[in-house]
Amino acid sequence: MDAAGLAPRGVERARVPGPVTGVEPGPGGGVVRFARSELRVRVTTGGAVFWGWDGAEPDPSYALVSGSPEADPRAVLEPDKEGGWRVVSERATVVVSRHGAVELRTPGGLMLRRDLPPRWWEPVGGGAARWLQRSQVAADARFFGLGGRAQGPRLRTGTYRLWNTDPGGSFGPGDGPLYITMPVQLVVADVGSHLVFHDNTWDGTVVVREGEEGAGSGHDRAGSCEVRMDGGPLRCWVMVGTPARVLHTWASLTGPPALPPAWALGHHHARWGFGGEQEVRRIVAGYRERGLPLDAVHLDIDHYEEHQVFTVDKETYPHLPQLADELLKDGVRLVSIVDPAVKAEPGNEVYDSGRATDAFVRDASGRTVHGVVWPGRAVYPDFTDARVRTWWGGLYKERLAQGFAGFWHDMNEPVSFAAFGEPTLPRSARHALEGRGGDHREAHNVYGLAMARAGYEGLRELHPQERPFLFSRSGWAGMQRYGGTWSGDVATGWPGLRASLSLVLGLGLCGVPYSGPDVGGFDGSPSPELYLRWFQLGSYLPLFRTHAALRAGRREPWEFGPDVLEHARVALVERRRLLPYFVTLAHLARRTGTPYVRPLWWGCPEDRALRDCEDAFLLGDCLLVAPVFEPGAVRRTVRLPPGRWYDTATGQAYEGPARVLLEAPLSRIPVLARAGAVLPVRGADGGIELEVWAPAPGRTGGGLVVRDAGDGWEQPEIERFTARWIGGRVVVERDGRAAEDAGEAAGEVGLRVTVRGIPQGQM
Ligand code: NBV
Repeated sequence: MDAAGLAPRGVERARVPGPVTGVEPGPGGGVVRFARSELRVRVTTGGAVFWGWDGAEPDPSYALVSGSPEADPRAVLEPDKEGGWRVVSERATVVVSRHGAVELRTPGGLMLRRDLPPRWWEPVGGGAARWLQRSQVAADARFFGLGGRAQGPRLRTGTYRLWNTDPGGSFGPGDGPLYITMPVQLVVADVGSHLVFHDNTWDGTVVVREGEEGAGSGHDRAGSCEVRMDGGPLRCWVMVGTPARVLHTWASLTGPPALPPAWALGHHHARWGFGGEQEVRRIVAGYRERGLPLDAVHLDIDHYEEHQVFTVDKETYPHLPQLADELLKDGVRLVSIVDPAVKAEPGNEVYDSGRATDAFVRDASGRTVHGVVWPGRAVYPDFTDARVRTWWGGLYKERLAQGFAGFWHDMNEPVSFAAFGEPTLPRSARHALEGRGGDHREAHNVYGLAMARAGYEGLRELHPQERPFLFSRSGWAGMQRYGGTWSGDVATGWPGLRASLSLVLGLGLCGVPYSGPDVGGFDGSPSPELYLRWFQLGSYLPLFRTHAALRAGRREPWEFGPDVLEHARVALVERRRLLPYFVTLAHLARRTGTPYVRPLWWGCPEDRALRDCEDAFLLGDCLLVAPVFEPGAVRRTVRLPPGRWYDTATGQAYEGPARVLLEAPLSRIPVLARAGAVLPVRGADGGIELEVWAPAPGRTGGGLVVRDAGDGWEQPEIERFTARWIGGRVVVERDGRAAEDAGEAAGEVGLRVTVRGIPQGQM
């Protein structure tokens, strides 16, 4: 198909911008003209800076939530030295040299990034130009992002492809690209942090070279990065500031993360191949009888009739809506997998209605493109067409009627087993691309994103009073608007355990805060110890889900012996106790773009040792979690950020920055609380209480609380609490009012307060 549908590139002509020839001031900057190209620079009111070559504008874009923010009228194009031009703004300065190098500088003039003049290769006979953009960063800079990467979160020297891919088996730390790639880099260096987003959906590669600082009399070698794209516009957005500010600007540009319902912040149990309603009941009863909290059960493709999406196998699931009702009485929701490919068989309702809508992807000659997936010979909805999204969104009505409360989009890279070479659609396949028209080279990476949009918008329409809950295996920049993701088919093994944290951290830094791994790994059977360590890590990640493949070993917490069961119970109970904290983090992620799970350097990116620390993370502002990644380990070292930290199990205080050795018996992984932290937890009666960790002497602390306001759209207030020492006691105040003594029932604070971390004798 590609041979017939895609013209060969043939002879290509190389091009660079050439010397500057003039400028045209415009809103937020203007256009700098070169002999063979032009560059538009636009500073926008939110602080993000856009630049685009060859006439590229911010729109159209799949990433931006509502087009380009307004230009900042204060930013103007002015002459720089040696014939160059610059745009000075509040947060960054952009300097354009007379040959088209572009420098991004801090307001103080320090260099954050230098893009060399780009290079293009244009087919002489017409067609998409390929391009290459080489950039330099400081020698000490570290790269993060590029989507969900098993190798990360720190992206070391190497080549990273931008092409969403199902690796076709379970993956480990050496594998990539995976299901979600995106041209988003967060670069952290002593001089400052910045995020750069090359807004281009085509197939590309990023070659990262970390720099090296000169030792002794040696010189520094700058870090570098090359972005190559097979077509599409050369345009980017950059954001400068602290990591928190940068992620906030990124979320304003690409959309606030969808807020999961509170139940989705609990524990989920999935499996490919439950086999039927009875087994689902048995598992739910297994949790209930053992007193283990459970919030959702996920049904995989085996509950479909002949693997056809939006159907139910009546033999194994004869009474699905009743089952859903029954489970709901126990507080357990049902989540359904949704695959995009539709069985190509007349008589299949989804196929027939899709044909009537002209919903399926066609090739260049107008014939429908077929692939092979679980239902057999299948066709693919073109989600880049608004009409098709509306049709698809309406199909969730059937799912809602079956009683499903959430949705799990799979196989949407998209996958076809039958393809030669890459297991996806042919590159020549045609897509609507919102009416502009184009082929799969441009649409591939946004297929999952556009499917998520279809599902999200459909659910909003069908159930306007409830926030949709969905998460998607594939996606792209901006996918957080519609929901989260999970880490795909991670290989069962200790390296897979490490990769699962890397994905969550990296995605969070790309603006996708809600994700988590298949606890226990997707394939095979984890040892009891590995299962337990995975369970303990998963219990501190936003999506906490046990899941496994069709013929893999069991994943219920009671299947690994009595010790594992008891330790898993502790993790589940603690997760439930922390639910108000997770709800707060979800709201804060929505309002600020800050991920729940953050690298240790989040608050002090200037600390080089922390930048290289990949085996622990911050959960919100209050907690530091140090999972165990080694078999047999019962203690581990943890690098602490500055300040006082308490081991939450022993109460022992440590002063950071430091490297400390902590006990990590099988019963728990180390979790530290920041001195001064005020965190909302669930009390024995189900209500919210405050857990306060004593500030270091002479210091104050505090925390934010956002209470769950149900599954609708109400926006609860952010409540602020401070903690301080007054007369030898820790006192908690709400929004500067109402003091409350330590360790006693609430007075005017309105909540029960427990203070921890006070040495004996001082209470
Ligand atoms: O639907 C079956 C699986 C699913 O369990 C898994 O979570 C997805 O990542 N799905 C992939 C398709 C089969 C993979 C071998």
